[in-house]
Amino acid sequence: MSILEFKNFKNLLESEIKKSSNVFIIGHNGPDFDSIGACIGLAVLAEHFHKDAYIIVNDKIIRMEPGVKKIIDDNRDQFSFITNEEFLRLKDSKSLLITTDVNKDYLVSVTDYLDEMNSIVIIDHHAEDEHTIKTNKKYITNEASSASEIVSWLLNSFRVKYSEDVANYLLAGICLDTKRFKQNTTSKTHDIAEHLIDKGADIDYVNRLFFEDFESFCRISNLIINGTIIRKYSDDLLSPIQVSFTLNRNQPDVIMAKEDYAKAADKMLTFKGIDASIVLGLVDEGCVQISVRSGKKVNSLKIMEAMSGKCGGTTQMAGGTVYTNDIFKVEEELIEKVRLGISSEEPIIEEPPVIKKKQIKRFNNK
Ligand SMILES: [Mn+2]
Repeated sequence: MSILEFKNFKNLLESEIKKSSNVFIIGHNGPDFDSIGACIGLAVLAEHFHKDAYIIVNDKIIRMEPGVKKIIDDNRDQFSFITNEEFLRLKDSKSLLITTDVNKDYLVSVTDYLDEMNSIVIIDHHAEDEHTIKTNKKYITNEASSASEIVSWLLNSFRVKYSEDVANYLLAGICLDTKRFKQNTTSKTHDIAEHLIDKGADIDYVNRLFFEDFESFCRISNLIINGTIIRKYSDDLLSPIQVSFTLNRNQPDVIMAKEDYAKAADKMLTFKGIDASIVLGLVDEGCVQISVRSGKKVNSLKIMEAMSGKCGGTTQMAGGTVYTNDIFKVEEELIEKVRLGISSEEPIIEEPPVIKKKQIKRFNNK
């Protein structure tokens, strides 16, 4: 995305907000720090243009990350968090819906009402596919680490004032999706983080959000220690690539939370020599969740896209669901499909390279 595209989008967003009667903001189901940070940032932006802003969080059924729940509960006076039912009551023919940290129709709680919306804007950093919500008003770029990073750019370039708390939530979003600046960052990510700290973000507060509880640490560590195998692959240039596969091999029918698998995949990628980590397990009867994490040599999304099931994500962080109870079969499929995510940046040379005359002369002289 060029600077021009960003400027054009900025103008479009401003006019869409100004034209609207009110603004609804929604992240993905099962909100994480990035999703909630970006939503809150956008609510600040909508209010900057004197519009009523509502953040839709319809997650009564889905287990919510305690840290995210705390942010929502701490901010009920500052921002309007609403359910799907309230959204249906409040929306009118001039309402604007902004989706952020999400672009797939099945990952938002208002899937059934998207067609009724007068205007939808998408602000996201995940790849698009055939399930991407139909709208031409979108800013989707994988050049940003996170939705929170894009929203921070927007707030800055509109010169919007925001509180220290909001700076914290945006920084938490960036920290989550970059594994605390260990991956997926550009100089722009660091610039914006510096800016958020200037605005009062407290790195200590953000760090504390990422403290894990001991029980969950034990659960995830057991899964990793007892269920991980490491396989060697080669890329086109024959440099070795190691991919870890983790699942509950002793009790494959044990159901765990989606976040546990994601955390296990995150953890596996922190070990030396692991280029990609894959964790799979049941989240429900007949429902296998897959989490893929990778460094630069492997494309997580390509692996997931080759699987038979729903998927989404970015090149370094992808996930999906396959509907079966046979987890070992899913693993077998993944072991094969990993090859599709591995390719060197150099093109494969199929014919012997043509040696130029000059070079031949030089060789002959030797
Ligand atoms: Mn995100």
